[in-house]
Amino acid sequence: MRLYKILFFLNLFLSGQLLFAQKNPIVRDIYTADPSGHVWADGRLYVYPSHDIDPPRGCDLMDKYHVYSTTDMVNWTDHGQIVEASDVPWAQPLDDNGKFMWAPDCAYHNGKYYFYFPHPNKSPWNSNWKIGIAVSDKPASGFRVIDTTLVGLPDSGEIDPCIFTDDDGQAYFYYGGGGHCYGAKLKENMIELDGALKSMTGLSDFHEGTWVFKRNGIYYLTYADNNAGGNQLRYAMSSNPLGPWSYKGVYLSPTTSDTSHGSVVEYNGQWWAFYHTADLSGTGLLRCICVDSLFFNLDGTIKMVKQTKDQGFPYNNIMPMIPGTIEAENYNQGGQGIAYWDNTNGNGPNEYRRSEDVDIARYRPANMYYVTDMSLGEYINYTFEVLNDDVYTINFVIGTPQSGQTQKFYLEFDNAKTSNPKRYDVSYTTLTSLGTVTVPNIKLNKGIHTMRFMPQGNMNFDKFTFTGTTSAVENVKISSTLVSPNPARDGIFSVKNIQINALATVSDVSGKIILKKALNQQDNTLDLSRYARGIYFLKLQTNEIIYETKLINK
Ligand code: FUB
Repeated sequence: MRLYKILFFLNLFLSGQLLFAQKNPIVRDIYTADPSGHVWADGRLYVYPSHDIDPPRGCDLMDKYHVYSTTDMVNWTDHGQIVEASDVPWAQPLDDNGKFMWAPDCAYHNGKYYFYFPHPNKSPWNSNWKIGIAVSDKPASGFRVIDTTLVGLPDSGEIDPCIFTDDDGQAYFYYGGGGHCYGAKLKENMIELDGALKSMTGLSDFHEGTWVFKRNGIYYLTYADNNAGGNQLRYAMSSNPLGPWSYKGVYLSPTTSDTSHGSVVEYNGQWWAFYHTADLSGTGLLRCICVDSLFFNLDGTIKMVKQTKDQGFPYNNIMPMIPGTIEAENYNQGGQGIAYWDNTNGNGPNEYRRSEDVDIARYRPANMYYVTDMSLGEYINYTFEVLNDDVYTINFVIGTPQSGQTQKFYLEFDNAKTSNPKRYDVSYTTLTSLGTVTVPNIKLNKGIHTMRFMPQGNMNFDKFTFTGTTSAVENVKISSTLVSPNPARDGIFSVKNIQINALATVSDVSGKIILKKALNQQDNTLDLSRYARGIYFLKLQTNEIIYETKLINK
């Protein structure tokens, strides 16, 4: 057992906290749904979900909200129960004794945390929803339900409260259900609407599950639709927190649950999509919360979220682009059993990603990191974004260190199992001249995919390159005049003629990405002044074309 694992279990023992290795679903000991994610001033990301109780009875037995938090998206702390139906002073017995503690949200204002939850206060439950509020001075404990419900709302069928706080500190309240979505400002006291509810216009096929967030000055409203094959998550954008909204599309396909409900939050520079599935129970009424990376296009629209289930997410959350090259050592993050399986047969500490199990060594003469010491039963996952529908050829730079032997690997895409997958032969080569194994005819559609690499024996694996049959050649242009000055003595490069937004990715000679930046006409500089002198590689991605060039940092 490696040292970090011992420390992990020691920490678990000493802190007495329940930690979950990240694996979608992220909570596995109770059923949870409707996750609302928030980052508070203590630097933790908190999630406030609802709680499905087993055995399910419609959605009516939901009760006993728990709170979860993380600092690394990998280990989750269950802070325990914060509020239950029997704490609600204005609740009345309902005809069918349901608990009906549905999708909640939480807000912070002036030193206090406000937990909002929908609950019907009389029968029939489906037309008498109120929004209850519990208040605490801590984010995950000490909540007390106040005597009044949110002031200014009618008795109605509207559920799923959402509170968005703008940069100026003004809080907004949203809720909705059954085709209607409303919003209004909240007063300073956070328990009263400041003005009449306004209908949120411009949404398409709104059902429930409102969530509002802001990015680069633009407001986003996300929600679940009525899609018959399982609800999807859709979104709209606006320059105003109360709309009118401009509908943009679907960002999460149906999950294994027939309902859908999500939230979107930025944490440590990466955006995340929370949602729920029924993967744990197999029944849509006993749900489980999940999280995956969320990415934006250069125009601010949202890319479809890949539901990774147990496959992990891109290393350092930098999504590799295909056509292109992925270094073997930049396999997914997420740990053993999720992003990879390693039989821990290495001969010493890794030279890169030191705390992880996958064996990585460095071949110094070529300044090359490579994955090594592989054995039967292992796998490594790579998630990437394919820019064009195409039939791809993948060239693996790889060799087995066992003289006179041939080893094999096979591949799996997007968890699709086949009973007799094609195996590819890997011959003996030294590290100085690793061989190339070509895998043709891989049909991939535009979007995010995960490839699982499965060795059948020991190999040294450096990298792999996807080349498209039709699109790659005209889509990648090598341009030596793209940047000036080049060489740059002060490490500051300007990218010429940027007409529209473009995404710049700079890697060092080992293939490690050191900088990722969106460039536009106002800001077209790349600052490498704090990096060592030498050669770097720039990939500039516009909507249609990828430009590549060398950068010389003098
Ligand atoms: O969880 C109960 C209800 O189902 C929520 O309030 C809706 O958003 C849907 O997820």
